[in-house]
Amino acid sequence: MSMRLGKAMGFAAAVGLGLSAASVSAQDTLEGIMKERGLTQKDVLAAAKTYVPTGGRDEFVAFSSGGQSGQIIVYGIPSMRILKYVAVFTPEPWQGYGFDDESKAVLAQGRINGKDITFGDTHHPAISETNGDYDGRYLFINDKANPRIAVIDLADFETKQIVVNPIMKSEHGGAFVTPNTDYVIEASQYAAPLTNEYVPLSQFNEKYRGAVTYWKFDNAKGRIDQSQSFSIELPPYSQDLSDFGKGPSDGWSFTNSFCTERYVGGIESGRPPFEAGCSQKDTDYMHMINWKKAAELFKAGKTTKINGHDVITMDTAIKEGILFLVPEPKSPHGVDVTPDGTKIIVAGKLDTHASVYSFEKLMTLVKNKDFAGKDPYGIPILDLKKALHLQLEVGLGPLHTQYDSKPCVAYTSIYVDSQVTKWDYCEGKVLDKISIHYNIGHLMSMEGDSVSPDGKYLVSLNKLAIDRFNPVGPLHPQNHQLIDISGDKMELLYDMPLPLGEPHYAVAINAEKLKPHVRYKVGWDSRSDSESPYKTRPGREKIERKDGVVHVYGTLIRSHITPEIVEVEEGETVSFHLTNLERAEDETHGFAMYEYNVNLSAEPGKTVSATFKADRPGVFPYYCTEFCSALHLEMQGYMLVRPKGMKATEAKFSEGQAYAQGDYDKQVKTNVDTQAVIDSVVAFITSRNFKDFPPVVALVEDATDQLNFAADAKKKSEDFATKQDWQNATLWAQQWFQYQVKAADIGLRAKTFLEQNGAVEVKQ
Ligand code: K7E
Ligand code: CUA
Repeated sequence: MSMRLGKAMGFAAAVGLGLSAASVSAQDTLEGIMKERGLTQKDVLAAAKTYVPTGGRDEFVAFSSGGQSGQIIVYGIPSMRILKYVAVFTPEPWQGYGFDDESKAVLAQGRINGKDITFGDTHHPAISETNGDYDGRYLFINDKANPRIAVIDLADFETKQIVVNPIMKSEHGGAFVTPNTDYVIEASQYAAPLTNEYVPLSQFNEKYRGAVTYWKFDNAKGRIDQSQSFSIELPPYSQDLSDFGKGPSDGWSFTNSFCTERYVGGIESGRPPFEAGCSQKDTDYMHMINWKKAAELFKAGKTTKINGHDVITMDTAIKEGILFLVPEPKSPHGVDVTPDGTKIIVAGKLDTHASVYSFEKLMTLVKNKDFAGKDPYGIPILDLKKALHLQLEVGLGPLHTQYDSKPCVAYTSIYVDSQVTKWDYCEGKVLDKISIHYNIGHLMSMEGDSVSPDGKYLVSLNKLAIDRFNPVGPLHPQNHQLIDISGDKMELLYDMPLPLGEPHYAVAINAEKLKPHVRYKVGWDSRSDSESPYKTRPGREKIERKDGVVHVYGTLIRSHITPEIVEVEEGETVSFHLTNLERAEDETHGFAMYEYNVNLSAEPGKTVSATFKADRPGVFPYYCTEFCSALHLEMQGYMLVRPKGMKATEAKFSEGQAYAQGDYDKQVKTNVDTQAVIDSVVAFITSRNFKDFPPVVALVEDATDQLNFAADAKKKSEDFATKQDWQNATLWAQQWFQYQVKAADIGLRAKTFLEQNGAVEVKQ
């Protein structure tokens, strides 16, 4: 053995073996990884409980408010992987929301007194219910800053409607739904005149008002029917969270309040601030409203019109016996009806107790007119002690309560103590406490607002993250902490940073209840949920001048935009209408153009429009923004704006390359070889039980489409070849090849899927 070789071997042994020993312990064994990363057994258990392997799905899907981002954040549980941001009150470019004409029309529904509002302070999402159980059809969310409610259809996770509250100037207690989603509730927060006029604060007690609105939801249409919606006038207390009764309490709604002191502030003139003036009394009031009877009063016309909206006045509500006040200690926040509807839990921010009210006791007091007094507006007040089932010390600053699948078990968020308290609300016992980081607001159990909560997990929606994540500047992400509640002791599993607004509340549904579409019917206007008048079929693309507007009826399909060249005259209004012709899953095309703030997203089947004035002569390239195929970069075009008065010249194209017969023959040979590969893939797929695999069936459909396009291009190229037009013959032969490549790509994906998922051979 030569010296050199011996040295080399020694080197290999020293370094190589050493390395491989290290790599076995550090990368290939659980113990090694735990040691290297400093993980405890508890950490590894938590990881195993939350990890979803590649390709796997989460058991629950959560919809979190995006706070002042005006959006909704969708994530999976237990993996806490973010799946989507649903644009609601705020323009969102990726989805084209607020950029295409169709979604601009939705945002325009949310205008207030002629003003565009391009954000929302979203707080409480609510999932539609059937018989008190989440049904996965619709989602609602409120806007605190500009009282509005949005309707999101979970068939495509898109915002369909925004309704503006006609009388409120601020709100908070929404959105919550009745057990069959007949109504969506919205309660005001900061009192203001219900009209839009100026009223000095000296008339606060007389002219400022709160209110609660019952929005009628038309379940067949999937839209709120404003003409069938009504409100009830309330005192100028700061109304807060609301909830609907269920089971025995169905027909009633409950709305908290704080600042029943009716303090109006004035720190600038030396008066104590709101925070002092609004927390003087030991109790505030829960409003208890018989909404079913209120709906009858509305139908009977016992309302007053304010800003064109039907309002049941306080006097009518008192006279008809549909409105009562129940004292609640002190500066309360959350009000949560138990899954069985027999109890209502309220927690006061400045109290250490959770108060459990008995609905039966409340009804007895109402029936016997056993009132403890009246408020300054004449509303009957029930006796706190007589209405209580029990009170329990749960911690300092209790806010919100959620329910477990186990009977009588509740979880209350404890803001000041930064804890979650698990307790028994039937017996009044604390069962467990867990610390969170830091300052919890809402909390969410799986299907926790329904009549049958699923338990299993709890998410703590924390107000502060402080030191939990890598620092990213003074503005920290929010922190959603996942807690395992399947056992007796709560176990903290995971911290998820959420870098979008302050998510106040979230709701989670069993993922199996969600069955969203993968594509639209071709030519669909997803915002109005109807066929678009601008739907364009392949081969029917056209440019039409009508009523002073240049309408471009275009299509998008891998990988070209038709038309590719659009010429208009300076000063013309241009309206692009683009239909995505794809049937394939996840083949979205985008459309962006220079200078005109044009940015569209067309999911398979969708038709979207962008209208603007071509106000200066120039050249404006446009292109697809989604990397949709190997030739995505070539998915491009030009809008040319001629100076005013200039005549349209016939387009003369200067091309980069002139082709001869040799080029044509070469391309055709490539295509014939490619076809052989495709045929072998097709043979593989059709020899297997591919029809048992829906994703493969969809891929096969897509590949078949591409092969039909290929056949069409092949025919065109052959026609040009007969005419010896080698330029066009070669270009079409290249296009034929492009379709083949797409078909082959899709076919290979299908083949891989079949191989990985145990497809078996079948007899032909
Ligand atoms: Cu922040 Cu429900 Cu609006 Cu409590 S709310 S925390
Ligand atoms: Cu379509 Cu890129």
